[in-house]
Amino acid sequence: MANKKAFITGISGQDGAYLAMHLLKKGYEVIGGGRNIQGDSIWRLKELGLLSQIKIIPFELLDEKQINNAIVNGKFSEIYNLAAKSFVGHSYDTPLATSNINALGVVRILEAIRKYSNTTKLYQASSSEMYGNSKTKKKNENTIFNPTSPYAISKLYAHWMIKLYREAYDIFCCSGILFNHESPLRGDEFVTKKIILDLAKVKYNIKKSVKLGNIYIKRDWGYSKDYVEAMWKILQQRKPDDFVVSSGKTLTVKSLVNKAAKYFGYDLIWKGKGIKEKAFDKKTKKLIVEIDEKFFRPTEVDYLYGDSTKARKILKWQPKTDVNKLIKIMCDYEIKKYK
Ligand code: G4F
Repeated sequence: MANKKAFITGISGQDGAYLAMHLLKKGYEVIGGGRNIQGDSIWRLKELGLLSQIKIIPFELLDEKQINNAIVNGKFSEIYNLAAKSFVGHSYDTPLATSNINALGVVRILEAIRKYSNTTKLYQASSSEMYGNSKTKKKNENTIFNPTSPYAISKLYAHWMIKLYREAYDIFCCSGILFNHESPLRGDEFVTKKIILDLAKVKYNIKKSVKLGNIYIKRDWGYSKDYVEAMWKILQQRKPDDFVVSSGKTLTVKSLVNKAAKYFGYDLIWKGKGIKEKAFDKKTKKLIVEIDEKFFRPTEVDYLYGDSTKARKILKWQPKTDVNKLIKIMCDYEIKKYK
């Protein structure tokens, strides 16, 4: 494995940090790209103790010249494009930036590879959001996409470009269609982290209640640390291809709240309907969860459930951490922090 050189865009994010750790263990030289590579933004790399083992360069998906220079000078064997505007909720407020970064940013990378470095392999972070409200129950690589947010549409554009560059120019580029994947390193605004972080704050009297939007949507949640292994495996195949990466279980936000609340010693009973619905602790009658309209999205993906049979068969990949174990890992992390 000596001399393999990987470039990870978005290295300071949850997946970037876990992937850097994974590749370092495999003996790669790891270079990371980031927009803001100082101070707080690199806390995940610090937390995993990786800073001294990687090199970070400024990298911006809007900047064609910077991308070309990085790819010409880097002579990377593999590029993992994890940089994106990744919060679906914000994409409604920033459709132009979302499209420019998530969609055109990928074409900038593909063009740089095609012109200057056509043996470099590229992994693109595609998303289960691209399925939107597709009618198919379990989604696989052949399911028809029906995106329902600026974020999902931008990711689908990039997804099709990856396929085009593979077929038209013989570039080794692949998409991993990842379903939701979480960890203690998740950003605070994503629902799993928000629930667990805010439950800790309620428990230790820093916050009055957990405020949420639509708690009846279903997601297929897995562990980011497991999923980065699939990203790497995707680029180790003989032929480039796209793969669904999912846990194969789906549950509502509400049941995730119920499960997480137990770790904080709460047994929730729910009362009321719609935006008046609230959850109280059965024993103490303390208010724990409220619904707040401001966390509803203009359009919603109601149900996501992945079928990762192809990844399990061809990549020999399977998740090691189910949703219950994941919740425990995330709760333990916050409890340790706040205690
Ligand atoms: O945690 P979320 O913000 O993740 P979402 O929108 O599913 O997207 C994540 O997973 C995708 C893969 O499928 C990635 F591509 C994407 O980049 C990101 O990582 O929200 C999950 C669900 C949504 O349906 C949302 O409406 O939870 C619902 N929800 C209910 N209350 C909430 C809240 N989401 C957030 N963030 N905050 C709430 O208060």
